[in-house]
Amino acid sequence: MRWMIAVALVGLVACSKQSSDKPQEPAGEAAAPAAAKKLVIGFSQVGAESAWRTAETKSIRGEAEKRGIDLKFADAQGKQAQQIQALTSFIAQKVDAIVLAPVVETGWEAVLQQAKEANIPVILVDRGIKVSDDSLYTTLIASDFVEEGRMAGEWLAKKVNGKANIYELQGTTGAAPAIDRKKGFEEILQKYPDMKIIKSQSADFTRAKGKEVMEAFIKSDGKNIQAVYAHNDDMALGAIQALEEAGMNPGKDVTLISVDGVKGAFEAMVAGKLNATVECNPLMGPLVFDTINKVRGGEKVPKFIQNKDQLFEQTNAAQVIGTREY
Ligand code: GZL
Repeated sequence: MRWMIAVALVGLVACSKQSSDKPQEPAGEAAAPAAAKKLVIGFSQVGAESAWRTAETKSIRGEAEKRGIDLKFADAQGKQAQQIQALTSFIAQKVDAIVLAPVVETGWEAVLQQAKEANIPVILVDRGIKVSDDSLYTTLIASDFVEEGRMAGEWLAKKVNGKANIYELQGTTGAAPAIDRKKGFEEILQKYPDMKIIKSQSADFTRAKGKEVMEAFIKSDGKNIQAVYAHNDDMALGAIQALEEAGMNPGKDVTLISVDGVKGAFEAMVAGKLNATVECNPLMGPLVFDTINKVRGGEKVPKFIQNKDQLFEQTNAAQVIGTREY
């Protein structure tokens, strides 16, 4: 028993000896590890116009919360002036980085110049911009909308054997996805002279306007409508509603293809009312903050980080609907 006490005493002396080897901190002043400074990021979001947009917001806000990032979120209700106001405020707050989903392509030079002078990196998400000096933003994380338009065009050409009167529901006027999805689709149509866009109008990426514009198309052109190309699922779902209310048969008499790949589109495909959708993945949260970490760590990142897209149609919709995250 005595030997055990002796061993314990030797141990105690050894520990205290070791600790006495170290420079003694004055009692009570042991330096707590410096709390890592919380990252402060400004996020200017277009709005909440579609299910896709809501999914993107949820992904970015959710990831920021998971990472303990202080995310200043500003919803612009679709107005560029409100986005510019938000960016100006983020710059005044000296945020560590800005995430911008630009509602339209142009009109960003002045405010991005201020961010550059304040040495605040700007990460564009989901939509590109047109600027004379591309050093005004660090990178764009987005899908290739021209390719999405091509995928939609090629799929439709096969579906209608290269012949259809097409009615197009465009996204927000001036927005990169609206401009480029149209561009890619029309590029493919050049190969199919019997595939004609008879009417094309913006429905602003919303379901309500998609229904409204389709009602007008039906009123003027009725049975002449053989196919609909919608720049997003929300407008396609509005068009389906209008076609059904007019006693027409969306997905059968009228072929519909759209873009986004939101849950509602899969439900419509399973119900046989939508024929296909090109996925445009909105779940960018992890990639956005990984990219910001790289930039802050001094790593060079590519000017364009492309999200890969995939086309889904009725034949595989039922198999994958249960796996969809948005
Ligand atoms: C695409 C995104 C588009 C979606 C629409 O990256 O900007 O805006 O396709 C959304 O649903 O409104």
